[in-house]
Amino acid sequence: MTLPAESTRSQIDPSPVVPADAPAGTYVLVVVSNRLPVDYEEAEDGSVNWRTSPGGLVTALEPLMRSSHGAWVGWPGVADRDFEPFENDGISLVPVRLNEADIEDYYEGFSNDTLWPLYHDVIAPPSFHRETWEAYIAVNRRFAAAAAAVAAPGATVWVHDYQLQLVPRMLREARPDLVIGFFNHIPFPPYGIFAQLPWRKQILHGLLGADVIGFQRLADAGNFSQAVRRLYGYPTRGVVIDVPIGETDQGGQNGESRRVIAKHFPISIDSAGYEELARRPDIQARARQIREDLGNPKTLMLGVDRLDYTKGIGHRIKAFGELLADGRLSVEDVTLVQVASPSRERVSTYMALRDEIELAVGRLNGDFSTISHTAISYHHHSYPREEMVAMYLAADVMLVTALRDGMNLVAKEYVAARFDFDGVLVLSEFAGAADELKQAILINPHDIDGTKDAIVRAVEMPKRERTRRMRSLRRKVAENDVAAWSDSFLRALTGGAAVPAGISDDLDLALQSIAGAENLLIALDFDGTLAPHVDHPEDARAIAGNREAVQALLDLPGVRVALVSGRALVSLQHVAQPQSSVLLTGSHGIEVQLDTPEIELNLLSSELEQLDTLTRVLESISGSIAGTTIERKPAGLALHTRLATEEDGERAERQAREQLGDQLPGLTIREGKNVLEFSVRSSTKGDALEKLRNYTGADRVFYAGDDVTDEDAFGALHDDDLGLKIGQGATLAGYRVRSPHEVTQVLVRIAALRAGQAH
Ligand code: GDG
Repeated sequence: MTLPAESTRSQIDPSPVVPADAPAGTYVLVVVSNRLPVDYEEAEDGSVNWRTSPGGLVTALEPLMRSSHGAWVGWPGVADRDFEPFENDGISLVPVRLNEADIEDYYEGFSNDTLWPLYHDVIAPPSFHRETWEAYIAVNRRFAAAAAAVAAPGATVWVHDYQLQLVPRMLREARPDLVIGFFNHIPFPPYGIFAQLPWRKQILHGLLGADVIGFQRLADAGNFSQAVRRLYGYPTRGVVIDVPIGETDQGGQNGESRRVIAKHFPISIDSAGYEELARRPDIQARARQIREDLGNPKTLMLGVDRLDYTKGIGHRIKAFGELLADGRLSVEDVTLVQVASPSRERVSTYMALRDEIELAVGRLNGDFSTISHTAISYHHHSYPREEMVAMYLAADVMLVTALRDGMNLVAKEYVAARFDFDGVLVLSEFAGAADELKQAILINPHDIDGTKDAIVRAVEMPKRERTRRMRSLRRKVAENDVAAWSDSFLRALTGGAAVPAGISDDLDLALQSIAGAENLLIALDFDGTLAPHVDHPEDARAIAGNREAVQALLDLPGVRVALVSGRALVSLQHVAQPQSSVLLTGSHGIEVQLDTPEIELNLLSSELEQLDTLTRVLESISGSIAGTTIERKPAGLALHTRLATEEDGERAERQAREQLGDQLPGLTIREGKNVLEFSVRSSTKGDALEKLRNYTGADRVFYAGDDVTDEDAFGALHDDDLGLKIGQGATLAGYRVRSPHEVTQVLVRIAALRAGQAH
């Protein structure tokens, strides 16, 4: 069967991923990754042993997997063999079978010879083969089926990495009850590069089956959203993408959409674990031994990478070789230890790379090494983690020169190991880690002269500067360890966990911090946040005590309070009756009233023209079809059909859609029961918050809200701000309380803290 060139279908096999009558599994948390976190060992007597392969991901998820009845689905690393699910170190492992042909086509082929180079800025040319794409679909389907079979009703499934991008959609189609997350460990390329992929739409479609799609860098998430806009035209606002629910999504109807969050969650390491190893006396002794064995060079430089063309090993060797040739470094003083751990050895590009690197190392050593001093000590092996940490401790300068890298954990591991606050990290700006590790010496590895200067600077850096930089780097890595990473991802994904009563200790700490802002903006949703939801919107009132809490905040210097509502401002004023100095935004930011007696609606002249056209079209339709009426809204109009016959109502809506679709294609349309709303401006609470931030000049923002529309505002918060979600449901907010009553407690607490801090 041939697929249409831009087909969105991600399944060649039309049968369901799981049979309709299959019983649901029992695991409430399921992690899916290409490889299981274990290695297979067969003893001489034929007995089988599984050894945990300790990666950051396992360390991060282990406690959670144990406490929450979790399962891990993945390939156990042995081809052509079926293994029953088994338990290892308290984690349930569910093996997925891969045959030799799958490994060749799905893993070495499509994953590592197509997606890997494409996603890494086409540093190596990607190959595009229809057979490997088909293998990719088939294997993704196998992983999806395995996960669907073990997941309990309503379970959370977290899918990892570029090998499994179709799994989220396949899972959603098979099991609409699941909460699905996806994390991409490698970069997501700019549109101009991604667009080369013949199956670009299928990949996006596959990913958009997830509820939350996590990336390493802000730029990766931006590239993804842009690709979705360009190839599907779905509206994206900040981190939120509105994905229409298609006919394949069970329970969906035309016009409905799902919210998908695409956001960066930079991964990290078990930093305490690395520090613990580094503090072990035997490992420190080993570090001294390594230096001694190398002839105690003045400066030991280190590179640790999988032998991969993205890591810039060749660029590093070239820079080092030129420094030796220029006489700026001497082999008597400086040795470079390069660990290049074996990787993807059956892929031809990797074979060629190995030859190229080893030729360069051999040449350089031939040119510069002496009998007593080796320029590059090169190792094509894997080492135990203890040995790696000893090398980190031994190295004065760590070289991370990746040409493109999702994050680069080696950079973070080096920092975590340096509890002595010494050592210099030279870090490529093309590694995700550069977004956080700004106190490293940042380089562009393509610029060989710049890289050489950076290496010399690192070698010569005075102790005081080394300590200052390392202190700041260590703070970053310790604060954002891998546990914080998985917490924040899972919090964004599930959020549905029961919300504890009152103000949690975590929240209180965050309130203490935000209360110290110079200029603080307290921005609050109204319905569901200050006022309980009621049946008739006009009856909504803020709960008792709330007005006093807001007044206490208004009385403090450097604090502004704002209401951010989806209601039209007249309605908001009516129900909230705010104090006159409260700033108001309504209609999701279209209307504002900022210290003025009048409501402002700053429509652009082009928008006013659109509003005219819109009015003309709808008036003419409503004038000719009985029972239809129009209602004027701040930046649009609503066509009501409640009083018309069903047939007339449908006709009116159809005509409106058709005529306006032709004349005003950019119009925002919202569909309600017997009403179609058209608006010339699409605005969100995120836009409202931006306006308020600019107007007040606030350095920090507290935002509280309960609704999905508040997610746009949470998405617009900065790192130092505080988002508070009221109630359950997926959210980008960092904190939660249960009800409007607790919001009042929180406001009282902020006022008290700030008043206290002022003394
Ligand atoms: C992908 C993304 C992203 C290496 N050699 C040995 C060894 N290692 C360990 C390192 C580190 C890990 O392997 C490599 O992680 P990186 O992050 O540096 O790079 P990738 O393998 O390309 O990982 C990357 C990562 O996923 C996580 O999201 O950061 O950007 O490409 O932990 O220490 N460990 C041992 N012996 C070795 O010889 N024990």
